[in-house]
Order: sequence, then structure tokens, then C-alpha cells
Amino acid sequence: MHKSSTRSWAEPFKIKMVEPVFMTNYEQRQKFIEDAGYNTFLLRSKEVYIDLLTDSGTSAMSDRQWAGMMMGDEAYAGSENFYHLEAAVQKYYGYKYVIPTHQGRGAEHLLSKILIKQGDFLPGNMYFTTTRLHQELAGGTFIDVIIDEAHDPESEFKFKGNIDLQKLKDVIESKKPENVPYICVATTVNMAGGQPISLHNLKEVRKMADQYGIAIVHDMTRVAENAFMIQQHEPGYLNKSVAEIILEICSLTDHATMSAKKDALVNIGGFLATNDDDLYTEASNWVVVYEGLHTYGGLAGRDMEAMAIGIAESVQDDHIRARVGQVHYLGERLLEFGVPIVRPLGTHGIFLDAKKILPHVSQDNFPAQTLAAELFLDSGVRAMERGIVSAGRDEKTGKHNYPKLELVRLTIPRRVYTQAHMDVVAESVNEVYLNRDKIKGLEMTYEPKYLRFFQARFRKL
Ligand code: PM9
Repeated sequence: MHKSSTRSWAEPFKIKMVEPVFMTNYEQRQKFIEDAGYNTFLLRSKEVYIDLLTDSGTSAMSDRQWAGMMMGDEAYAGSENFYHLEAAVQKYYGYKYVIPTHQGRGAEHLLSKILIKQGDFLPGNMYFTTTRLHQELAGGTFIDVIIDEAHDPESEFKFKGNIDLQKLKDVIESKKPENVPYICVATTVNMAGGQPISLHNLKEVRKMADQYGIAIVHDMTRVAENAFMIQQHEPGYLNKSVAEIILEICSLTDHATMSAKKDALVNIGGFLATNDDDLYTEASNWVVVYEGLHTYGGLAGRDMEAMAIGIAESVQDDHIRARVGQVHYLGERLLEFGVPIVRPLGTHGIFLDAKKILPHVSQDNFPAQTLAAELFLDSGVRAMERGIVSAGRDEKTGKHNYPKLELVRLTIPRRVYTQAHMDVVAESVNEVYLNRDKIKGLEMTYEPKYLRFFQARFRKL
């Protein structure tokens, strides 16, 4: 079933094994968050009740995947599981070659190293933290060419992941095509609030890329979720399966980086995929330096097997409908409470609009970081800052980057929590929202040089 239906999105699975979570009181949580420097990344997982930090590596694997793990062929070279993974990538994504990496950023590292030269420019549909850093470390500069609507949390436009073709053209012409090694296209734009790109827009981007002889690199971390949104909202796709739409998306791109810890339902793993013989040859040489041999890339055989099976499960319509259904259920509950969130609802999480919720906290006092800490204090729900802390500093001026979006991400792990958990999350967010006037901001006491959001520390003003 892949059409809109009158039936609820209920999960196409039942639960076979459970894992206890810990409930804490307010005083305990006060100590935990203070010890963690008001950074939810620095909490211990056992201090967390409902963990919505990320959907990365936090999925529940299926019985099929666990069975597959027992079939790990732990050979250094040429593991059978690598060939299963290769076959899955070819069948479900359509790319010719695959090089496994320990996770997404391993693939980003290899690709940036090979394709970017000092002084290059990389236009794309909004930055992602690790992706941009690898581009910068390789000598490149990322330029945001996403449509303006993506920066407006209230815009109801259905495809806020789209690229603004005029902005893209301007970048290519002003920087010269020879200095633009590729265009970055993310399917499901994480930092915009989990927003999809349309196939119509991607086809236009392909045309422009061909016109200038520039490649397209696909960040396919959440391609299945994007494909589901195309199926539901783009004219002409309601009768296509998610699997068919994924193949069409991938066919419009040249190379891909994948964090399999998201869509592909595994706890660790990623890959670089490409249709290009030369890039494959070079990447399969570099991977030996940084990750491992090209037939394992930092992964155990069992991890590759779980990934191959996870990829097949992730493209099923029933799976993706329930996955997005659960995220939207949480979003609808928050809308009923009147909490300001990014619209339209994203597919991997719900994003609270911290600028709107805490207008009295200036961006220099980290509204989203503050809100995430307050939510933890209220209920033990852990969320992630996606605002000025994540945006980091400008490489050249050393000043904070001031993103328009100042968001707290409630990211839903796949196949992990129940509808009742979502209710508790919505109730707690509402509680914090109702008491928002009393909330004060934070100041940073420790700032790491790279990807500061992971390890920065704060104190309450
Ligand atoms: N995303 C996330 O929580 C994990 C850590 S970063 C806070 O959203 C995209 C679109 C991602 C992504 C990771 C990566 C990197 C690339 N692209 O974490 O290295 O969302 O596997 O993937 C995280 P790895």
C-alpha cells in the first residue's frame, strides 16, 4: 500500500525484545545537565528517558538483520557480506560502485579529498555540519543555494529542499564552472527541518549541471523519506512505489555519500557510491589509507550484512509510511498545543522554532541550546540544538555564523518508540512552552575548534 489511506499509520511490525529506560526526577536531571555543561551531547545515555538526540545509529534492527549479523563473513578481504551490500546498493539505489566507510563522514572525507581543490566552491541545498567541514578542510567553500522558503520556518511550501536555480546559475557563472567541482544535493534537507527536494527540481538541476559539465553529489542519507514525500505530494507520483522513486532520484546524480545509520536502519556504517570508473579507482585507493580495504572500509562483515538487509527493508512503502507517520503524529500534537514548529512537518524529526519560543533570548545566548536543556530538565527528553552552535564560526572572519533558523530537533529513532512516548514528549514540550517567559539563555564556557556543537560547554546566565 503506498497511496494515502484512511487507515492509521500503525507500524508494520510487532515488538520481540525490550530495553528498559530510566525515569529520573527533577533534582537528578538538574545535576545531570549541569554536569553536562548544558549540552545534551554530553549527557550519559542512562540519564535520558526518551532519547530524541538523533535518528543516527539509533534504529531498532529487525530479526532479519540480527540473523544476518550471525552470517558475518569476517574475512579481511572479499567478505561475502561486501558482495551482498554491493548488490543491494546496485539494486535499490542503482549506483554502479560502492565503497563501504565507517559512517557517512568517512565517505564525505574521501569524496572531498578527491574532488575538491584549494579555492573551489560547492553550491548546495543548505549546509550540513560534517559535509561542510570536510569541504572546507579540502580547501573548498560551501555556498547555500537552497530556495528562500527553506529559511522560513512558517513557509508551508512542500518542497523546501529545492535548489533555487537562479542562485545556482549565479554561483556557477560568478565562480566559473572550472572552480565548481560538483553541486551538492541532499535528499531530505536535515538542517532545514527534514524538508524534501522535488524530482522536478532535481531534473532541472541535472539539466544545469549537464549544461556546465558539473557533477552532482547526492547526500542520500535520508533518500527514502524524501521519496515518500515525493510520492505523497508531487503530481504524478502517487502510483509509484517509494523504491521506484528512489531509483529515479539516484539516476539523476553521479556520486553519493551515505550515512547508513539513518535510512538504512543500521547502528553503524556508510558508503561512497558512484557511477564513475575513475572516481571509483581513486576512492578505492584512498579508502585503504583512512578506513580500511575497499571491501570493508572500517566495517565488520556482519555490519555490511545488516546494512544490505536494512537497505531492502528501508525502501518498503509500509515501513516508510509508518516511520513518517509517527514523526507527523508528534508534529500534529505539538500543533494542537500551539507550539511553534517548522512547517511543513519534516520526516525524521520535529523541529521547534526556538527563536519564536524564546524571543527574549538573543541569538548570542543560544536560544536553541537553552531550549534543549530546558526540555531535558522538564522530562528527561533529550533533543539536539540546530542553530547558532551547530552553525559554527566563519572560517575567514572567525565570527559566529548567524543562521536564520534557530531550531531544536526532536529526532525520532526508527522503530524504537511508541505512540505513548510521543504523547509524553508533546506534553513536556508544551509544559516548557507554557513556562517560556521564565527561561534565560546560556553563555559558552568551552568551545572546541571543529564541530563545536558536539562538545561545547555552557553555563546558565
Ligand atoms: N547526521 C544527525 O544527527 C549525526 C551526527 S551530526 C549531528 O543528523 C547528513 C544529512 C547527516 C549526517 C549525520 C551525515 C554524516 C551526513 N549527511 O554521522 O558521519 O544527517 O554517519 O553522517 C547526524 P555520519
